[in-house]
Amino acid sequence: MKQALYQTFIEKKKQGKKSFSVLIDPDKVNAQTIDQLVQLATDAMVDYFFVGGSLVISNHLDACIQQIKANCDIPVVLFPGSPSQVSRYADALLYLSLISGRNPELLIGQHVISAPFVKKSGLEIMPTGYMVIDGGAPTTVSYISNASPIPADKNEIAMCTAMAGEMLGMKLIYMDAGSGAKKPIAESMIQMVSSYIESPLIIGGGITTPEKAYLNCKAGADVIVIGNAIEKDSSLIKEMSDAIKSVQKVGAI
Ligand code: 1GP
Repeated sequence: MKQALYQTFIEKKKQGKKSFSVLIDPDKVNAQTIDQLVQLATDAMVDYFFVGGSLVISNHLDACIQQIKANCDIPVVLFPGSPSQVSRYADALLYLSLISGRNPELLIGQHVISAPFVKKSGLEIMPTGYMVIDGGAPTTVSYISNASPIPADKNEIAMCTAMAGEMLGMKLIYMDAGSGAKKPIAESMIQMVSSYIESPLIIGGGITTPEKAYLNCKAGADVIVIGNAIEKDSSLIKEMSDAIKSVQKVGAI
C-alpha cells in the first residue's frame, strides 16, 4: 500500500512540526475562489488541502481537485462525507471510521460496499479513526452520522476511544467538533488524547482565531484543519499558518 504522504505526517510529528490544512468544501468554491485560495495557501506555506464535506451537492469534485493540482504542489487529501466523494486526482484519502459513534454503517458498513472502488482508485489510503466531539450545537456531521458525539467535557472517553482506534490499526486520529462548531475542542481534551497516542492527531471544527489554532498545537495537535473561518475571510490563511508554524519554532510541548 502507498504511504508516501502518510510518511510526511510521521516525519513532521517526529520533528515536532505542526501542520496546517485548509479544508475546501467543493460546494462552496468556484474556479475563481479556488485560484485565490491556492495562491494564498502557497504564499502561507499551507501543508495540505483537505477536500470534502458532509454533503456534497454539486458534481465538480474532480474538476475542483484538478484545478488545485494544476496550480500548486500542496498535497490534496480527500476528507469524504460519503463513499461517493472519491476522486483519483487527489493524492490520498482519509479512510474514515467513525469510532466515536455506534453506527455500524460508518464504522465498517460503507467501507465494505466501497472497498473495491476505493482500491481501484489507486489513491494512498490513510486509515483514520474519526471522532466527533460535541461542539455546542448539532452540526451537519453529527446529524448526518446519526451518532452521538463525545461530550465536550469527557476527556477520558475521548482518550480511550483514540487509544482503541490506534490499537485497532488506525494510522491517524481526527477529532472534529464539526464544521462551524460553536465551541471548538478544549485544549484539555487535546492534551489528554495526544499524551496517550503515538499517531498524528488532527484537530478541526470551529477554529476561528490564530490564538485558538496556536493553543491547540501547544496542547498536542499535529494538524489543524480550518474551513469555515477561511471561507468567510480568506486573508486569515496567513495568520493561521504563522500561528501554527510558530509552535514548531519554539518546539512542541
Ligand atoms: C470540519 O474539521 C473541519 O470537519 C473544519 O471545521 O469548517 O469549522 O473550520 P470548520
